[in-house]
Amino acid sequence: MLIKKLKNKKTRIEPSEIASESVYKKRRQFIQALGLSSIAVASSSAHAVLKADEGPYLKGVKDGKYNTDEDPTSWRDVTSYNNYYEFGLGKEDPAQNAGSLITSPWKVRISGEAEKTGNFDLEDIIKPHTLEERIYRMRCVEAWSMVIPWVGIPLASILKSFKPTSRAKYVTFETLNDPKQMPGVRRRVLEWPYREGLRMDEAMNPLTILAVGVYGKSLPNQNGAPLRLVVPWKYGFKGIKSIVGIHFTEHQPDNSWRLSAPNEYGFYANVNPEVDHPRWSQASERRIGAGFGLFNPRRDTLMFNGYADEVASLYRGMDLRKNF
Ligand SMILES: Nc1nc2c(c(=O)[nH]1)N[C@H]1C(S)=C(S)[C@@H](COP(=O)(O)O)O[C@H]1N2
Ligand SMILES: [Mo]
Repeated sequence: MLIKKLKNKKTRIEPSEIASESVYKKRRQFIQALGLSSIAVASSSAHAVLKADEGPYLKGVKDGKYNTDEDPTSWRDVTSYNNYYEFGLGKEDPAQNAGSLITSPWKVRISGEAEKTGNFDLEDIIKPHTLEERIYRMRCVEAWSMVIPWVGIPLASILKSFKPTSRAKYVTFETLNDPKQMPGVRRRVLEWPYREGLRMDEAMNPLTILAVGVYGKSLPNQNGAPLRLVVPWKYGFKGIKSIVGIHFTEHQPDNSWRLSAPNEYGFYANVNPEVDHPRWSQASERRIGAGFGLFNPRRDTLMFNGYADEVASLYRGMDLRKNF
Protein backbone atom coordinates (compact mmCIF):
# COMPACT_ATOMS: atom_id res chain seq x y z
CA MET A 1 0.00 0.00 0.00
CA LEU A 2 2.87 2.32 0.78
CA ILE A 3 4.17 1.91 -2.75
CA LYS A 4 0.74 2.69 -4.14
CA LYS A 5 0.54 5.85 -2.05
CA LEU A 6 3.92 7.07 -3.18
CA LYS A 7 2.96 6.46 -6.79
CA ASN A 8 -0.25 8.36 -6.36
CA LYS A 9 1.60 11.23 -4.80
CA LYS A 10 3.64 11.59 -7.95
CA THR A 11 0.56 12.28 -10.01
CA ARG A 12 -1.50 14.24 -7.50
CA ILE A 13 -2.25 17.81 -8.50
CA GLU A 14 -1.66 20.66 -6.08
CA PRO A 15 -4.31 23.42 -5.95
CA SER A 16 -1.71 26.01 -6.96
CA GLU A 17 -1.32 24.28 -10.31
CA ILE A 18 -4.83 25.14 -11.39
CA ALA A 19 -3.41 28.53 -12.31
CA SER A 20 -0.74 26.98 -14.48
CA GLU A 21 -2.43 27.45 -17.84
CA SER A 22 -3.06 31.16 -17.43
CA VAL A 23 0.50 31.73 -16.27
CA TYR A 24 1.66 29.59 -19.15
CA LYS A 25 -0.32 31.65 -21.63
CA LYS A 26 0.97 34.96 -20.29
CA ARG A 27 4.51 33.66 -20.40
CA ARG A 28 4.01 32.61 -24.00
CA GLN A 29 2.60 35.99 -25.01
CA PHE A 30 5.46 37.78 -23.28
CA ILE A 31 8.06 35.58 -24.90
CA GLN A 32 6.42 35.84 -28.31
CA ALA A 33 6.46 39.63 -27.96
CA LEU A 34 10.19 39.42 -27.38
CA GLY A 35 10.52 37.09 -30.36
CA LEU A 36 12.31 34.46 -28.32
CA SER A 37 11.92 30.73 -28.23
CA SER A 38 9.45 29.98 -25.50
CA ILE A 39 10.88 27.13 -23.49
CA ALA A 40 14.59 27.94 -23.59
CA VAL A 41 13.98 31.07 -21.54
CA ALA A 42 11.17 29.76 -19.37
CA SER A 43 10.79 31.99 -16.35
CA SER A 44 11.22 30.57 -12.89
CA SER A 45 7.85 31.92 -11.74
CA ALA A 46 5.96 29.91 -14.37
CA HIS A 47 8.09 26.93 -13.39
CA ALA A 48 6.97 27.24 -9.79
CA VAL A 49 3.28 26.93 -10.65
CA LEU A 50 3.76 23.98 -12.93
CA LYS A 51 4.29 20.66 -11.19
CA ALA A 52 7.71 20.80 -9.58
CA ASP A 53 8.07 17.00 -9.56
CA GLU A 54 7.58 16.60 -13.30
CA GLY A 55 11.15 17.61 -13.94
CA PRO A 56 12.70 20.59 -15.67
CA TYR A 57 11.65 22.29 -18.88
CA LEU A 58 12.86 20.65 -22.06
CA LYS A 59 15.69 22.66 -23.59
CA GLY A 60 15.95 24.04 -27.10
CA VAL A 61 12.25 24.02 -27.91
CA LYS A 62 11.29 26.42 -30.69
CA ASP A 63 7.85 27.81 -31.47
CA GLY A 64 6.17 25.59 -34.01
CA LYS A 65 3.58 26.26 -36.68
CA TYR A 66 -0.21 25.86 -36.81
CA ASN A 67 -0.73 26.92 -33.16
CA THR A 68 -4.33 27.62 -32.24
CA ASP A 69 -4.79 30.73 -30.11
CA GLU A 70 -7.60 29.10 -28.12
CA ASP A 71 -6.92 28.78 -24.40
CA PRO A 72 -4.95 25.64 -23.56
CA THR A 73 -6.75 23.10 -21.39
CA SER A 74 -5.30 23.16 -17.87
CA TRP A 75 -2.27 21.04 -17.01
CA ARG A 76 -4.48 19.39 -14.46
CA ASP A 77 -7.07 18.22 -17.00
CA VAL A 78 -4.51 17.32 -19.65
CA THR A 79 -2.71 15.05 -17.18
CA SER A 80 -5.61 13.62 -15.17
CA TYR A 81 -8.41 13.03 -17.72
CA ASN A 82 -6.89 10.45 -20.05
CA ASN A 83 -7.54 7.44 -22.21
CA TYR A 84 -4.84 4.80 -21.84
CA TYR A 85 -6.51 1.40 -21.58
CA GLU A 86 -3.27 -0.40 -20.70
CA PHE A 87 -3.70 1.34 -17.32
CA GLY A 88 -7.46 0.98 -16.91
CA LEU A 89 -10.69 2.03 -18.58
CA GLY A 90 -11.55 5.00 -16.35
CA LYS A 91 -10.45 8.52 -17.27
CA GLU A 92 -8.61 8.87 -13.97
CA ASP A 93 -7.00 5.43 -14.04
CA PRO A 94 -3.98 6.32 -16.20
CA ALA A 95 -2.85 9.12 -13.86
CA GLN A 96 -3.33 6.76 -10.89
CA ASN A 97 -1.68 3.68 -12.40
CA ALA A 98 0.85 4.68 -15.04
CA GLY A 99 3.57 5.34 -12.46
CA SER A 100 4.65 1.71 -12.98
CA LEU A 101 5.73 2.38 -16.58
CA ILE A 102 9.52 2.51 -16.94
CA THR A 103 10.32 4.99 -19.72
CA SER A 104 14.11 5.09 -19.56
CA PRO A 105 16.03 3.44 -21.12
CA TRP A 106 13.61 3.18 -24.07
CA LYS A 107 14.18 1.48 -27.40
CA VAL A 108 12.20 1.80 -30.61
CA ARG A 109 12.33 -0.95 -33.22
CA ILE A 110 12.22 0.27 -36.82
CA SER A 111 11.27 -2.40 -39.36
CA GLY A 112 9.77 -3.12 -42.77
CA GLU A 113 10.12 -1.12 -45.97
CA ALA A 114 13.02 1.16 -45.08
CA GLU A 115 16.76 1.20 -45.74
CA LYS A 116 17.68 1.86 -42.13
CA THR A 117 16.05 -0.61 -39.74
CA GLY A 118 16.89 -2.04 -36.30
CA ASN A 119 16.61 -1.32 -32.61
CA PHE A 120 17.43 2.27 -31.68
CA ASP A 121 17.77 4.17 -28.41
CA LEU A 122 15.09 6.83 -28.22
CA GLU A 123 17.73 9.50 -27.55
CA ASP A 124 19.52 8.63 -30.79
CA ILE A 125 16.27 8.90 -32.75
CA ILE A 126 15.46 12.32 -31.28
CA LYS A 127 18.91 13.92 -31.04
CA PRO A 128 19.29 15.08 -34.68
CA HIS A 129 15.94 16.94 -34.62
CA THR A 130 14.68 20.23 -33.20
CA LEU A 131 11.86 20.15 -30.66
CA GLU A 132 8.86 22.34 -31.48
CA GLU A 133 5.87 23.47 -29.50
CA ARG A 134 2.57 22.77 -31.25
CA ILE A 135 -0.63 24.00 -29.58
CA TYR A 136 -3.31 21.81 -31.15
CA ARG A 137 -7.03 21.28 -30.77
CA MET A 138 -7.52 17.58 -29.93
CA ARG A 139 -10.81 15.72 -30.20
CA CYS A 140 -11.68 12.32 -28.81
CA VAL A 141 -14.15 10.05 -30.61
CA GLU A 142 -16.20 10.24 -27.37
CA ALA A 143 -17.06 13.87 -28.30
CA TRP A 144 -14.93 15.75 -25.81
CA SER A 145 -12.04 17.99 -26.76
CA MET A 146 -9.02 19.77 -25.34
CA VAL A 147 -6.37 22.24 -26.46
CA ILE A 148 -2.95 20.82 -25.74
CA PRO A 149 0.48 22.48 -25.99
CA TRP A 150 2.56 19.54 -27.17
CA VAL A 151 6.32 19.46 -27.58
CA GLY A 152 7.43 17.26 -30.43
CA ILE A 153 9.15 16.64 -33.73
CA PRO A 154 7.48 16.54 -37.15
CA LEU A 155 6.98 12.84 -37.88
CA ALA A 156 8.18 13.44 -41.46
CA SER A 157 11.69 14.40 -40.25
CA ILE A 158 11.95 11.27 -38.16
CA LEU A 159 10.58 8.88 -40.80
CA LYS A 160 12.85 10.33 -43.52
CA SER A 161 15.89 9.61 -41.38
CA PHE A 162 15.14 5.87 -41.79
CA LYS A 163 14.91 6.19 -45.59
CA PRO A 164 11.59 4.48 -46.37
CA THR A 165 11.63 2.61 -49.71
CA SER A 166 9.23 3.31 -52.58
CA ARG A 167 7.13 0.34 -51.41
CA ALA A 168 6.40 2.03 -48.07
CA LYS A 169 2.79 3.17 -48.51
CA TYR A 170 1.76 3.01 -44.84
CA VAL A 171 3.40 3.25 -41.45
CA THR A 172 2.27 1.38 -38.30
CA PHE A 173 3.06 2.10 -34.66
CA GLU A 174 2.99 -0.25 -31.70
CA THR A 175 2.70 0.46 -27.96
CA LEU A 176 4.64 -1.46 -25.32
CA ASN A 177 2.78 -4.60 -24.25
CA ASP A 178 4.07 -5.64 -20.83
CA PRO A 179 1.60 -7.04 -18.27
CA LYS A 180 4.17 -6.43 -15.51
CA GLN A 181 4.11 -2.69 -16.12
CA MET A 182 0.63 -2.39 -17.61
CA PRO A 183 -2.08 -4.06 -15.51
CA GLY A 184 -4.75 -3.28 -18.14
CA VAL A 185 -3.38 -5.61 -20.83
CA ARG A 186 -4.36 -8.64 -18.75
CA ARG A 187 -7.92 -7.94 -19.87
CA ARG A 188 -8.56 -8.29 -23.59
CA VAL A 189 -10.64 -5.16 -23.99
CA LEU A 190 -8.60 -4.33 -27.11
CA GLU A 191 -6.20 -6.19 -29.40
CA TRP A 192 -2.82 -5.81 -27.68
CA PRO A 193 -0.33 -4.48 -28.34
CA TYR A 194 -2.22 -1.28 -29.08
CA ARG A 195 -1.42 -0.45 -32.69
CA GLU A 196 -2.27 2.32 -35.11
CA GLY A 197 -1.39 3.21 -38.66
CA LEU A 198 -1.30 6.11 -41.10
CA ARG A 199 -1.08 6.37 -44.84
CA MET A 200 2.39 7.63 -45.76
CA ASP A 201 1.14 11.01 -47.00
CA GLU A 202 -0.77 11.50 -43.72
CA ALA A 203 2.35 10.58 -41.78
CA MET A 204 4.44 13.05 -43.83
CA ASN A 205 1.94 15.92 -43.46
CA PRO A 206 3.62 18.77 -41.55
CA LEU A 207 0.83 18.76 -38.91
CA THR A 208 1.71 15.23 -37.77
CA ILE A 209 4.18 15.07 -34.90
CA LEU A 210 5.70 12.60 -32.50
CA ALA A 211 5.38 14.23 -29.09
CA VAL A 212 7.91 13.89 -26.27
CA GLY A 213 6.46 16.61 -24.07
CA VAL A 214 3.51 18.71 -23.02
CA TYR A 215 3.44 22.18 -21.40
CA GLY A 216 7.16 22.45 -22.07
CA LYS A 217 8.04 19.39 -19.98
CA SER A 218 8.58 15.71 -20.68
CA LEU A 219 5.36 13.74 -21.21
CA PRO A 220 3.82 12.34 -18.03
CA ASN A 221 3.40 8.57 -18.33
CA GLN A 222 -0.38 8.85 -18.56
CA ASN A 223 0.00 11.01 -21.69
CA GLY A 224 2.11 8.39 -23.45
CA ALA A 225 5.70 8.86 -22.29
CA PRO A 226 8.26 8.79 -23.65
CA LEU A 227 7.02 9.03 -27.26
CA ARG A 228 3.50 9.29 -28.69
CA LEU A 229 1.81 10.17 -31.96
CA VAL A 230 -0.24 13.37 -32.39
CA VAL A 231 -2.47 13.77 -35.49
CA PRO A 232 -4.73 16.74 -34.72
CA TRP A 233 -7.26 16.27 -37.54
CA LYS A 234 -8.06 12.70 -36.48
CA TYR A 235 -9.95 11.31 -33.49
CA GLY A 236 -7.82 10.87 -30.38
CA PHE A 237 -7.49 7.11 -30.68
CA LYS A 238 -5.07 7.52 -33.62
CA GLY A 239 -2.65 9.19 -31.15
CA ILE A 240 -0.93 6.01 -30.02
CA LYS A 241 1.09 6.24 -26.80
CA SER A 242 4.43 4.88 -25.53
CA ILE A 243 5.64 3.75 -28.95
CA VAL A 244 8.14 0.86 -29.10
CA GLY A 245 7.78 -0.05 -32.78
CA ILE A 246 7.51 1.74 -36.14
CA HIS A 247 6.90 -0.46 -39.16
CA PHE A 248 6.75 0.56 -42.84
CA THR A 249 4.34 -1.49 -44.97
CA GLU A 250 3.03 -1.75 -48.49
CA HIS A 251 -0.56 -2.58 -47.48
CA GLN A 252 -3.02 -0.89 -45.15
CA PRO A 253 -2.31 -2.15 -41.62
CA ASP A 254 -4.77 -3.12 -38.90
CA ASN A 255 -5.45 -0.84 -35.97
CA SER A 256 -6.59 -2.00 -32.53
CA TRP A 257 -9.89 -0.12 -32.38
CA ARG A 258 -11.01 -1.28 -35.82
CA LEU A 259 -10.04 -4.85 -34.95
CA SER A 260 -12.24 -4.72 -31.86
CA ALA A 261 -15.28 -2.97 -33.45
CA PRO A 262 -14.94 -2.55 -37.24
CA ASN A 263 -18.37 -0.93 -37.70
CA GLU A 264 -17.58 1.74 -35.09
CA TYR A 265 -13.95 2.64 -35.75
CA GLY A 266 -12.35 2.98 -39.14
CA PHE A 267 -8.79 3.22 -40.39
CA TYR A 268 -8.97 6.90 -41.33
CA ALA A 269 -10.73 8.23 -38.21
CA ASN A 270 -10.78 11.77 -39.56
CA VAL A 271 -12.78 14.14 -37.38
CA ASN A 272 -16.02 14.53 -39.34
CA PRO A 273 -19.15 16.17 -37.89
CA GLU A 274 -21.20 14.75 -40.80
CA VAL A 275 -20.50 11.10 -40.10
CA ASP A 276 -21.89 9.94 -36.76
CA HIS A 277 -20.49 7.15 -34.63
CA PRO A 278 -23.11 4.35 -34.76
CA ARG A 279 -23.98 5.02 -31.11
CA TRP A 280 -23.73 8.83 -30.89
CA SER A 281 -23.51 12.06 -32.89
CA GLN A 282 -20.16 13.55 -33.85
CA ALA A 283 -21.64 16.96 -34.72
CA SER A 284 -20.66 18.74 -31.50
CA GLU A 285 -18.24 18.40 -28.63
CA ARG A 286 -17.65 19.39 -25.02
CA ARG A 287 -14.41 21.23 -24.25
CA ILE A 288 -12.94 19.73 -21.07
CA GLY A 289 -12.39 22.23 -18.26
CA ALA A 290 -14.26 25.08 -19.94
CA GLY A 291 -16.94 25.18 -17.23
CA PHE A 292 -19.87 23.06 -16.09
CA GLY A 293 -23.34 22.44 -17.49
CA LEU A 294 -24.95 25.56 -18.92
CA PHE A 295 -21.69 27.45 -18.51
CA ASN A 296 -19.96 25.08 -20.91
CA PRO A 297 -22.20 24.89 -23.98
CA ARG A 298 -21.31 22.24 -26.54
CA ARG A 299 -19.49 23.64 -29.53
CA ASP A 300 -19.82 22.59 -33.15
CA THR A 301 -17.22 20.11 -34.27
CA LEU A 302 -15.31 21.34 -37.31
CA MET A 303 -14.51 19.27 -40.39
CA PHE A 304 -11.05 17.75 -39.94
CA ASN A 305 -11.16 19.29 -36.45
CA GLY A 306 -10.56 22.72 -38.00
CA TYR A 307 -7.50 21.67 -40.00
CA ALA A 308 -9.25 21.32 -43.38
CA ASP A 309 -7.01 23.89 -45.11
CA GLU A 310 -3.98 21.76 -44.30
CA VAL A 311 -5.35 18.25 -44.90
CA ALA A 312 -8.56 18.17 -46.97
CA SER A 313 -6.51 17.65 -50.16
CA LEU A 314 -5.25 14.31 -48.81
CA TYR A 315 -8.76 12.88 -49.19
CA ARG A 316 -9.90 14.47 -52.44
CA GLY A 317 -12.18 12.08 -54.34
CA MET A 318 -12.59 9.71 -51.40
CA ASP A 319 -16.01 8.82 -49.98
CA LEU A 320 -15.56 9.81 -46.34
CA ARG A 321 -18.69 7.92 -45.28
CA LYS A 322 -17.17 4.69 -46.49
CA ASN A 323 -13.65 5.58 -45.45
CA PHE A 324 -14.51 6.69 -41.90
N1 LIG B 1 -1.48 2.81 -26.24
C1 LIG B 1 -2.59 3.56 -26.19
N2 LIG B 1 -2.64 4.72 -26.85
C2 LIG B 1 -3.76 5.49 -26.81
C3 LIG B 1 -4.92 5.05 -26.09
C4 LIG B 1 -4.83 3.81 -25.39
O1 LIG B 1 -5.78 3.35 -24.74
N3 LIG B 1 -3.65 3.10 -25.45
N4 LIG B 1 -6.06 5.83 -26.10
C5 LIG B 1 -6.24 6.76 -27.25
C6 LIG B 1 -7.37 7.66 -27.08
S1 LIG B 1 -8.91 7.00 -27.29
C7 LIG B 1 -7.21 9.01 -26.86
S2 LIG B 1 -8.54 10.07 -26.84
C8 LIG B 1 -5.85 9.58 -26.63
C9 LIG B 1 -5.83 10.38 -25.34
O2 LIG B 1 -4.60 11.03 -25.16
P1 LIG B 1 -4.36 11.91 -23.83
O3 LIG B 1 -4.76 11.07 -22.67
O4 LIG B 1 -2.90 12.27 -23.82
O5 LIG B 1 -5.23 13.14 -23.96
O6 LIG B 1 -4.84 8.58 -26.56
C10 LIG B 1 -4.96 7.55 -27.52
N5 LIG B 1 -3.79 6.69 -27.46
MO1 LIG C 1 -10.31 8.84 -27.72
